Amino acid sequence: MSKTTNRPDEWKIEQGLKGAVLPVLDMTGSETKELAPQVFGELTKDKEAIAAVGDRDKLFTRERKGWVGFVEWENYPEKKAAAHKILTSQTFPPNPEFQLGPIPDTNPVLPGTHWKMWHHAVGGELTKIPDDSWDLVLKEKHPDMLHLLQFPYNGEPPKRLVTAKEVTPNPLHFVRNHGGIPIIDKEDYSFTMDGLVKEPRSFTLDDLMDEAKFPRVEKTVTIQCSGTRRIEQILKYPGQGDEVPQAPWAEGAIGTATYVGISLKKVIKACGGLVDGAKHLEFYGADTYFKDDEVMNYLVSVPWSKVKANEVLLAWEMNGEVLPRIHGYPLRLVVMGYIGARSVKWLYRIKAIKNPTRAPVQSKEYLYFPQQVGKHNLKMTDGIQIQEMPVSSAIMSPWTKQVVIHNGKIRCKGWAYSGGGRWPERIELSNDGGFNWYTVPPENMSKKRKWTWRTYEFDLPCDVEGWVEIVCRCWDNALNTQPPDVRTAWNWGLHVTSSCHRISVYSVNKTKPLTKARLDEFEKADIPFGPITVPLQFPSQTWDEYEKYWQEHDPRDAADEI
Ligand SMILES: Nc1nc2c(c(=O)[nH]1)N[C@H]1C(S)=C(S)[C@@H](COP(=O)(O)O)O[C@H]1N2
Ligand SMILES: [Mo]
Repeated sequence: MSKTTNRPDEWKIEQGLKGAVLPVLDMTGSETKELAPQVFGELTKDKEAIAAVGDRDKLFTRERKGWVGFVEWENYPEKKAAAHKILTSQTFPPNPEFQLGPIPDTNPVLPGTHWKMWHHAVGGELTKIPDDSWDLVLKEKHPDMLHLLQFPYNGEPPKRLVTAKEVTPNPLHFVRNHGGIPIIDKEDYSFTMDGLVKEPRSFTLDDLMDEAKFPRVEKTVTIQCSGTRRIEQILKYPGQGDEVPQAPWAEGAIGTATYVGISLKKVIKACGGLVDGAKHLEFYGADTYFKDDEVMNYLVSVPWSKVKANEVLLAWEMNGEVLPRIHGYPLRLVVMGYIGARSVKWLYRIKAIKNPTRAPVQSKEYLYFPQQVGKHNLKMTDGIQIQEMPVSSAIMSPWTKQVVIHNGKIRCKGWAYSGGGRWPERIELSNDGGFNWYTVPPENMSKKRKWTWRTYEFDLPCDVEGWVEIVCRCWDNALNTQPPDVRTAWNWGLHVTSSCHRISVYSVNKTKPLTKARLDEFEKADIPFGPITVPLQFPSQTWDEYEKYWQEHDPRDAADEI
């Protein structure tokens, strides 16, 4: 026998459990060829080229007194070019592959290796940001947060805490960052309003808090990231991404808080209004974002019509507390009913412009592609710019693969939300994969509000035993509902997982006399019931019972009568 040519992990590879190392098959010729996947060579660094860029501490220095971690990029093309030179004069290790392989068992789940390295490579004011940001996570967030990405920080509460309260406590509100957290002193804070406004000027927090000029607004608003429930798409098919777009969000990238601030419309009015032709407002965040070896501030825009409707707030208070640093202190935007990406944190500038911003967060990301467009033919313009989230919902309890012992009803909990100022009107649950639906009574749903989710609790009738598929769906007030399963709305950017949420639980119905007797046996023998896969430790039928059955029934095989 000759030696095997198989790899030790051959079986795994053949079963698609290690997709990243699978060769691509080229079937364009008469013979099928195997094309090896990319391999990453030695890391390189052109030290001379980097040194020639100049003193990084001077080039990328703190922009303003009292603004730790803030570098202004947008007004300085030469600064951007210097950072680009540094980033392109070296190579970085590949991203950890988890979409085509196992997700680490750690918390933080993913470290954000690239992002830390990029910050350190550019240096200057960015050097300390990864460490400072993590310190703030530990200070401001709940100890039970699930840290999907350590840096830039992306974290969500565990399922049991997502809907524990109708208004999310600040330490448990999810966080989605594209960069580090700037540490800004309130005393040194102001933002500028410029571009196509009649009288450009800047505002301090005291200016905004002057109630004689700006009426105070208090609003309870749900912010949802368009990556919510992305893990369901990842587990179906891998898609686009480096570590940030890929953050494997579950159902917790959504949170509800009561914000206090003022309507942005009034601030524009205080600048004499817009100049003719201005149709959009561009918002600048003080954090630094990296995209394709370029550095920039976090920029997005929102149409004027949205601002004019008083649906865009400048907020400094969250749930009765000063806005936490991780959520944008001293001042953030809250755009009601739009994806979270538009609610800019650490706001330092607003610019009135003619067209939607061309900044990458708006033009290259948060795009909803058609299913047949993926890696090789993807054009930015193929994607719908995600703005209002469609209606969606989720089951927070029980969890998929869980065994549930019940008295004919399975206790379910979760949330439902719809973007654009629509609200959950009806929530339904199915125990049979979505054929038959039970309506959650309105009294089991939290308060109906224009800009928030509704949490729910419901005892779902379930007679049958064994694996059952529990499904949740919501109808909003415009009678929109959710696609039936994740495959129907899978997309390359892994955004907007709004399909019906499906979980499989193993139903054990104690109202059935046999089941009750069996569970009593487990209890008497002091044997835990789970896991479900372990063989029964005592017989479920005696040999006497077995013999009796065959005496009373036809034999196994039909008689072959001649
Ligand atoms: N300056 C800045 N603002 C930002 C982001 C960011 O990375 N930088 N992330 C956005 C995204 S994608 C979301 S979903 C929300 C999340 O808000 P939260 O972290 O307060 O929950 O913030 C938005 N505002
Ligand atoms: Mo987001």
